[in-house]
Amino acid sequence: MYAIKHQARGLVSHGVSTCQGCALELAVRVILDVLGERTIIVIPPGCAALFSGFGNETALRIPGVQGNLENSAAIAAGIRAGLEVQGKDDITVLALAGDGGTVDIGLQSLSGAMERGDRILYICYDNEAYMNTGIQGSGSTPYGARTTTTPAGKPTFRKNVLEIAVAHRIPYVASASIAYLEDFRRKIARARDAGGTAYIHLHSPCPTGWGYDPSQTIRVAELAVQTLCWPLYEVVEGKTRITVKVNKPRPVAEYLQTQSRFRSMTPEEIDQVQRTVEAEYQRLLERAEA
Ligand SMILES: Cc1ncc(C[n+]2csc(CCOP(=O)(O)OP(=O)(O)O)c2C)c(N)n1
Ligand code: SF4
Ligand SMILES: [Mg+2]
Repeated sequence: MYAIKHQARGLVSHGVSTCQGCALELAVRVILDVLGERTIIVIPPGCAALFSGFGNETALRIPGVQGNLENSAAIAAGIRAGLEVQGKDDITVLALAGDGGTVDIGLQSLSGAMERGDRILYICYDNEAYMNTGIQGSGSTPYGARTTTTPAGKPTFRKNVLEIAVAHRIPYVASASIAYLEDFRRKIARARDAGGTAYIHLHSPCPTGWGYDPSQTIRVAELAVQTLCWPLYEVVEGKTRITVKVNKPRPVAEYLQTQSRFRSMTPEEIDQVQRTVEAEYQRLLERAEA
């Protein structure tokens, strides 16, 4: 357990307009609690823009820019360049983007920043679809999930952008889960201090788009980790470490059954997911041991 350090100063206002049970809201509070007020935030369109605010109002007490879906990393890199010219090196430049704004539409600009090594912290909150515009499928939507653009269940597996980030040889890459907050907080701090581009990919359950009761957000997130659907690891200077080991994984069906978006999956499709997550976890274990 930990105390929220900045609550008295309130970097995030109370009563933001995310849906009940939204993991993103908890994530924003935790991220800014770790980073503190010496942070500039870049937010593209998406549910995170609920924190940028409307008109003259914002939910955040830090400076920020609302950009486009394509260019969060480029804007963050530009802010960093400006700070460098001014000799200000104690400020964290944070890009907080959804999966659509990261794995699809913003991937090119993210890749450019990672290749240049711009000193930015990029956090993708992954609710596994374009939620803010009506639950359209993204490159991060998992196999079998129903969205408004995949009404019979997504026929392909998700992109693994964590591994795309690793392939750019940046100093810090990590997956994170809202159900493992101490792990998440430690990763945010490490990423902030990485000295180059740092990338965190947060699994961010969405009761509205995934079809579960809002009270179950943490349980759903925890089951994703415990069924190996969302392994928790970090890659520091190329070395992989699993940060939450799952010694006795639960069957993926337990996770899939918690959400109505998977309701049309056949037993054969569920088996295919089971085999895939096991094989991917095994590869991760081997890389970590090597
Ligand atoms: C280039 C472009 N295409 C489409 C849109 C419309 N749009 C605004 S928010 C959004 C959803 C973004 O999804 P994601 O990044 O996953 O964030 P989420 O809404 O899920 O939080 C879309 C498609 C846009 N703003 N720019
Ligand atoms: S649609 Fe999902 S991600 Fe967006 S605010 Fe609602 S619960 Fe959060
Ligand atoms: Mg999304």
